[in-house]
Amino acid sequence: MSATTAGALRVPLDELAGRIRAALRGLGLAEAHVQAMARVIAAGQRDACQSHGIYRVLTCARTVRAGKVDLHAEPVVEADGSAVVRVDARHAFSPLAFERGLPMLAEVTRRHGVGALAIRHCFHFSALWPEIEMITAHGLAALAMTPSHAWVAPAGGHKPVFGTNPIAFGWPRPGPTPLVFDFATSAIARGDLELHRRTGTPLPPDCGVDAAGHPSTDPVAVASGAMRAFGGHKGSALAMMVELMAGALIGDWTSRESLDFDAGAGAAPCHGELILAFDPVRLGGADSVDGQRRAEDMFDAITAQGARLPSQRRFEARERSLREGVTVPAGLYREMLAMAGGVA
Ligand code: NDP
Ligand code: PYC
Repeated sequence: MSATTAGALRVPLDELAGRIRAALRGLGLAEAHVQAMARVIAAGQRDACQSHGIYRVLTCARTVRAGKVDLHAEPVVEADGSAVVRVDARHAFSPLAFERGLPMLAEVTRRHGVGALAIRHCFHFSALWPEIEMITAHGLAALAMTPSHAWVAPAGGHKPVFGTNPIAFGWPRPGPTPLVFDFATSAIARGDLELHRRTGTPLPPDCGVDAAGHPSTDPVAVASGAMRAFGGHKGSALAMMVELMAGALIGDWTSRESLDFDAGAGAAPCHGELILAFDPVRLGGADSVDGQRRAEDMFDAITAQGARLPSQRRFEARERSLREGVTVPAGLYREMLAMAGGVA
């Protein structure tokens, strides 16, 4: 571990992952959950996703203290020969449920050309791109979405109805990294709002309103008022779609029900997730190789003009982390070490 700029440390990835696992073990989680959760949290910090890196260990601790998450439940995978795979997470955290469902999702997608993984009854705290990258590693395209807690007002309103409802997409590419985008349908992710609240810094403009419905950049005021969807009515419609597709459609809760269930505990949201996978070989047939080439031509047309592809920043951060160690905020790191009984 070494100091970098003020307030940041650089930690080798293996050491960071070990510290995360130790902190999660300290919460009493079963080892299979520890391993799956640590993989997504370490990946988040490695890729410089501050809202979904080691900060999530604190979210998980709050969730465990709230007493509703099952620390040991083994997910139950159900497949009936169709293109649908269902996983009941049994009120445990979601990463293990995803990992348990993934092999069957890949198999049904190869068999049918498309596949759906419906995860239900999970506590969800993570970014979606780690899951998307695990699917593109099978040579499949993927789309994932999940509700959260009702923090976001519909366009034209000022009372929360939707969650921050991320949508993530992945496209397999030749070479080591796929094309991935992954974003909250809110103007800012709740995790970023919470980081602003921790540091006492204002939000960017247009992220939310206070309890009286007035625009505000105060993270505390917006947390007790409502966040906004990104892009006005368009982001609002996408957020609504996520509630329907990854909530009502798969027989699980919407963000409103998740927040009611939370009852002020401040735990991670509890609901479902929908993940769709597509096999380019089955869908494109003999033209799938040509399709891949034309996709690459399009990516070239983007980057040739100086624009960047989504995830490029993340992949660059990943390379830097692997080369030089992962940059971690010192205060958060010390809090996490303290949870594991370690010293900074
Ligand atoms: P960002 O706004 O940081 O990034 C959104 C996407 O756009 C990323 O793929 C990013 O790539 C890409 N991007 C950003 N700037 C550019 C640019 N100039 N040109 C091209 N692409 C660009 O994401 P959010 O803050 O909205 O979300 C952060 C994370 O929070 C997500 O991973 C999401 O899954 C997670 N989240 C999870 C929730 C849950 O309920 N589990 C709820 C809400 C959010 P890059 O990363 O390379 O910058
Ligand atoms: O950042 O909005 C968010 C979020 C919600 C649940 C996990 N992350």
